[in-house]
Amino acid sequence: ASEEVSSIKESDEYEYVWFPRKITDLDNIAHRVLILGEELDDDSPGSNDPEYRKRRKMFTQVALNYKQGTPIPIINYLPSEKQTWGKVYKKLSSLYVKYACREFLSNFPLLSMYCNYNENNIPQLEHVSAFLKETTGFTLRPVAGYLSSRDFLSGLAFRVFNSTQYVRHPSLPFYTPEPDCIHELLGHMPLLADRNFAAFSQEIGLASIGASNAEVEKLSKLYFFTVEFGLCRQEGVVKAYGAGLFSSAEEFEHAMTTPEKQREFNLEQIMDMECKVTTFQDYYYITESFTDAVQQLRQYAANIKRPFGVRYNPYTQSIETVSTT
Ligand code: NLE
Ligand code: FE2
Repeated sequence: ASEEVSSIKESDEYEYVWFPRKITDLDNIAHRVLILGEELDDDSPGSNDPEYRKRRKMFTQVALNYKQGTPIPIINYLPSEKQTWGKVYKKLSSLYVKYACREFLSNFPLLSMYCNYNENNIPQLEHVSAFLKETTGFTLRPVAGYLSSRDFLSGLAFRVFNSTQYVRHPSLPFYTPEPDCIHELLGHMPLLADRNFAAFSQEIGLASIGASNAEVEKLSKLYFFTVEFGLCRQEGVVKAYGAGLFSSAEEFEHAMTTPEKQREFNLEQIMDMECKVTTFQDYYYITESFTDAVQQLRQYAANIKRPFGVRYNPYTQSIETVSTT
């Protein structure tokens, strides 16, 4: 037996990694999060504000108790939270008109119409989830904070988007290191309502299933420099489609008005870049379209080594593995 083992070259070995097979398995990853004041110790004003920390604990509980398929609890947002939302909403709205891609601009009014997006109201995840379900089949589940890349991407394989529900600290309205519901609602939701973009998101998710840690890290970089901070060219003009730009007035304005930081999309370069969540990115990458990004992803995903193929079965809401030999 030892001879057999040693004859297997290291690069041929496949180390099995756990992954969710049924949509309800997503309940098993919900507790693996970085939580402010516990695992996530930073010196942001949020961690030093006891009232804010207490409020965040409530959101953590909602997320940890959530069970797949049940309604997402409706939050009674505080006046101070609504004020932060309003301030950010107003400032970003003026930037969207100038810099957002056309898919974002065409979906945003639908969110106002069907999910009550407006300056004075923080939309409820439950309502947005119902809207997305009808448009692209995506649904949301509340999450307490940052998930690992592997866990986050695996949700996308089921067209499930893990979304935070708390509001950023009032002292950080225009740039915050942690994703909050302003980031999710203004940044991610408009594009999750786009068919092509939804398909791209699920495809990255499926590519991550059963992949090695090194490959998952690469996929998460690809996700980061497209879904979070991506730029695209429309009618010859550079526009934004990244959620991290759509939710941060400061970084958005910076990325769009600093052409020397805009680069043509280059997969290899992106794989060597660092994903920055406490400062602006070094570069923002321009793809021609989402289809272009999908193609780049497919090219990369085709080389991921795993002894089976994966596909999503929407009837049973499960991931099926298929033999590739
Ligand atoms: N920096 C973003 C914002 O301020 O909305 C949130 C983090 C996105 C990964
Ligand atoms: Fe995000």
